Amino acid sequence: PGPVGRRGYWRTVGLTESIISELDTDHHFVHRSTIPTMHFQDSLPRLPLPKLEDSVKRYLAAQKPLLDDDQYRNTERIAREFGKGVGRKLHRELVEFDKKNKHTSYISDPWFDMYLCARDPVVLNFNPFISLNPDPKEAYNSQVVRATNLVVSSIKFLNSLKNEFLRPDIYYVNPKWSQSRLFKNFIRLLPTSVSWYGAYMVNAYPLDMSQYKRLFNSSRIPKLNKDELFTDERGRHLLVMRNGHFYVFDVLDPIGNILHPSEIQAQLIYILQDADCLPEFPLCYLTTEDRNTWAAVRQQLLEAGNEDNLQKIDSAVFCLCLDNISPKNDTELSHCMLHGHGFNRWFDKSFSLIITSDGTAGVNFEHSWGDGVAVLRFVNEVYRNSTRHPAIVPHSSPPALSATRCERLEFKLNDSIQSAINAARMKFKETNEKLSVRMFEFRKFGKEFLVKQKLSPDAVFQLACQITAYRQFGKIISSYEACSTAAFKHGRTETIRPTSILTKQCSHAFVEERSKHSVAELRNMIDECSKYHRRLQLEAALGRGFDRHLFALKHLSVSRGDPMPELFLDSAYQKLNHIILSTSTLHSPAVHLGGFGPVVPDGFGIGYNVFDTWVGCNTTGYLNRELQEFLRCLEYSLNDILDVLEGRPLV
Ligand code: BUJ
Repeated sequence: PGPVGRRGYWRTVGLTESIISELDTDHHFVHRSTIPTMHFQDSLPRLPLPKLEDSVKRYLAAQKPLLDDDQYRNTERIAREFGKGVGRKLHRELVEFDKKNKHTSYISDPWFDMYLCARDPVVLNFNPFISLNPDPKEAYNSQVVRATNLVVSSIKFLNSLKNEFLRPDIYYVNPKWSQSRLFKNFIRLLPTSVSWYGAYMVNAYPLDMSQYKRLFNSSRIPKLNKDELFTDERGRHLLVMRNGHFYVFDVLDPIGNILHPSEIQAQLIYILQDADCLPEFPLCYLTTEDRNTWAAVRQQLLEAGNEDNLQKIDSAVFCLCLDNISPKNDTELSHCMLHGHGFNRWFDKSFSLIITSDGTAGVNFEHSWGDGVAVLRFVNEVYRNSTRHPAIVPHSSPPALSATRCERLEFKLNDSIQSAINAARMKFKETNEKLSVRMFEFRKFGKEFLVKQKLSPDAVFQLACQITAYRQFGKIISSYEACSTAAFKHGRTETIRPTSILTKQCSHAFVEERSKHSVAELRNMIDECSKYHRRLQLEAALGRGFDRHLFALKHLSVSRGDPMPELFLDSAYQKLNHIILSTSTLHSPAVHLGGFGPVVPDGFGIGYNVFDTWVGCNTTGYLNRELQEFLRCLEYSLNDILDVLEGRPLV
């Protein structure tokens, strides 16, 4: 029965309204928030545009450790001239533009452009992954049971979002407020134009929720020179990939009822049986191509009569990949989640839920539409919901199959498309073979110890990376830590530059002057690095970095067709943006692993977390030996830091 009929029936059997409401929530939503999902959007603060002098100052502070004195003087001159001349003009224009576009942020469009104009393949270069912990109840981890439960929870998330039942993301400085009914009821009554201020009064900070609109029913469409984002909220079907074959079936009815979980289970079992071998020309490889090549082949696909099928892929609620792989360890798991065999992923989909043969689950997501915060929230909710309120139990038998519900998409492929698929397959294989993935664990300390030492755990990890790189390469190298600016309307991310004069001095002392400094002096250096890193982190989260500001100025200059300002041609600017250490962290009880590829051929992608009692990271790189050496040196650096923190001199 539909929601009305179902509720009516429950009434006739004598259930109270509150029980009916609970039952309804359980069946169709992850929860029903008191505060509507988008309640804060109208009153979110705007991403501040830093003063140009501040950005120049911060830029130079980030450049200083990377340059020798002569190079620095030159870069300083160029930056100061920029600040007084062409930069100032561009900045004024950007301020004007920002004033006229109060509905968004100054970085939103340039950042979409950055992603959508990039021509490199999305796989490895952009799409990250987040893998989930197993269901704590062992028997729920079989492939079909896990897939069914996660699909149902994902659709409940979608329903919650569409009905504004999903709790808004709020960062509570004092988490007690997150439990307060009084607070929520008070906030709910505030008009949306001032609701943000209500939360602010108790030191709670609502986050931007605009990205969630592209979480479902969305796809990136390859186009010549600039891709497009496509969303069709009317889509009610799920896309399922198995052995390179495409299947779709409706998981929602027109009024939002979720297909009965045992029906979903039956469809998945049917698909597993039906897709027994690989197609001769697995179409998915095309989504691993560079974007212009893919755009041209997509056009051919359309012309060859595949429009309906492509439309079904693009508008599907999301993509479920039922993989034929059982990863033996975390390295294999990372390879599987980051790129897999290529034939069983549609990398353009806003996200794909991947379930391996042994029931391990993960999400690979296209990055242009949104950032880690939105995807992590989705992962957290579906993990929690699927483990606490599983839709099916193990060994439950699905109903007799109604195979008609499920459609297998057959494509018309001419010779030219077939050879494009073959070419994509070869390129994909070649690139993936070069990528190394390595896990790292350091078990001697973690967050608890560092907090007792009055140090920022994140700063200590970043400092360890700096010392490591200095030991390995004998110089300071450009580094990047991603930081969300979702506290602002249409905020995306800002860069934290973990390299500073302080980390340079400290690295130098730890590597080159091990016996020159007393333990107290070394300890003091660590303290100073930690304090400075905290400041950079706070500044970035408040939109007071320099990277996005300079990026937006450059974008403006390019879009006006102006000659490129000298600042952006400076080899030091290029070097600062050739990111060798690309890092990102997240923490959640739902997450087992996460990772992403390096952003330059000679760089490393480092997903890390400082856990309560240990430090872990998942690293990727095309230079296998260097990556291995990096992790060997990282262990050395962390041991050194521990020695100093425990009062032992470096030996
Ligand atoms: O900076 C940005 O604008 C977005 C960044 C881009 N980049 C990845 C290149 C830094 N995107 C993100 O930061 C999203 C990344 C999402 C994955 C994060 C992985 C974190 C892994 C944590 C767990 C590691 C535990 C290892 C245990 C052995």
